[in-house]
Amino acid sequence: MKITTILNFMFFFPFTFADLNIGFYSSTCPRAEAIVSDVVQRHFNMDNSIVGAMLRMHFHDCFVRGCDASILIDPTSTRTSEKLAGPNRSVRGYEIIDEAKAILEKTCPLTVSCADIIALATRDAVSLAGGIRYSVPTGRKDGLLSDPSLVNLPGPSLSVQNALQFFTAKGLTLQDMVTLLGAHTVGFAHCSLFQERLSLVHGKADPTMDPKLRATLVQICDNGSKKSDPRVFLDQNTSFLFDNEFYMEVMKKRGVLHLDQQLALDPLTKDMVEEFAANGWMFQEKFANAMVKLGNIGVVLGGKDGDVRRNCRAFNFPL
Ligand code: HEM
Ligand SMILES: *[C@@H]1O[C@H](CO)[C@@H](O)[C@H](O)[C@H]1NC(C)=O
Ligand SMILES: *[C@@H]1O[C@H](CO)[C@@H](O)[C@H](O)[C@H]1NC(C)=O
Ligand SMILES: CC(=O)N[C@H]1CO[C@H](CO)[C@@H](O)[C@@H]1O
Repeated sequence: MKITTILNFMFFFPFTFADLNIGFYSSTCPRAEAIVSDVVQRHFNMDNSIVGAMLRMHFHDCFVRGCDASILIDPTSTRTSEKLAGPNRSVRGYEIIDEAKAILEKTCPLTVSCADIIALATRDAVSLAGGIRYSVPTGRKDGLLSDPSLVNLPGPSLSVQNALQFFTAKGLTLQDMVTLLGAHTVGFAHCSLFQERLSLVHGKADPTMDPKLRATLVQICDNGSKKSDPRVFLDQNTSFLFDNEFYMEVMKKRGVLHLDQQLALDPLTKDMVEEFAANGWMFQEKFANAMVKLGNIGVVLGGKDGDVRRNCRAFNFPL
């Protein structure tokens, strides 16, 4: 099964993508992919929610300047970083990247970029959760800039049409967007990001939400304490499986985020949602393809715009 999966994938998609290459490290650091995958496996064994963490980190990294690991830079006393921007605050899983990087620096110093580690770790996490195992083109360099004012990510209350503008600006299509949002088949959302749909204040609940789901979410979110902001599963049924259940849930009015629910209702995307709900294998193949496209956004291939960081959280030559 696994082998036919990989063969199928290579048959349908070109072996190289733009200027990245599958197996970029095969001579310079032959164990690179195995090292990343061991670290991811170890973390997954302790906490299978890391799948959501890796997917969201990869998305946020690629959607700001390009897949250049700018999201990993820690702020210093003299410089801010993307991590301080609002939407990025709840990105998690940085310790997984640090751990892989530490081993890679011992094995092959200054060779494997942090941007590639994020892309590889995301692939490994998806396959551990039952998703397709796809080949990841590598060869990205790490960027030299991390600026919170550049962070401009789509919000969960947008319409399909408005969310699409963020994707087309990055060269992705409507189908890529619907496919990539299938990543919401794993992971959590904080109540504050869909609170308006429950209308705990004004009393008028969102009619596009299944009342049973609303009751469940109200119980978790309206917990008497204004200070706490609990999290709920984005896919309320198979919350830890990387499958096509997300599409089935939104067809049953059981999407948690406004935008997720809109995918099943908007005439632009409704048919794709129905296709993915009906055909899990087709979703997985399209997802692999869309992830390769996501991972190719604005990559830095070398020159004066990037290098391989020694420590993913800091530039090699801080200004
Ligand atoms: C229009 C596009 C998107 C919007 C508006 C959106 C919105 C959100 C929001 C609001 C959350 C909850 C964050 C929190 O409460 O901490 C979330 C979580 C998540 N998103 Fe998205 N997202 C989008 C696209 C994507 C894409 C393209 C991917 C990956 C391919 C992705 C993967 C995830 C994952 C896995 C989580 C769960 C994170 C966790 O468990 O920590 N999202 N998203
Ligand atoms: C409710 O709030 C308390 C205190 O902030 C928190 O510890 C608890 O986990 C919350 N309960 C739920 C179900 O989220
Ligand atoms: C949950 O998902 C499984 C597998 O897709 C499905 O068979 C089942 O009907 C779903 N349950 C609910 C309550 O939607
Ligand atoms: C979930 C989360 O951390 N949300 C935060 C996103 O950023 C805004 C603006 O900085 C905060 O107010 C939210 O709490």
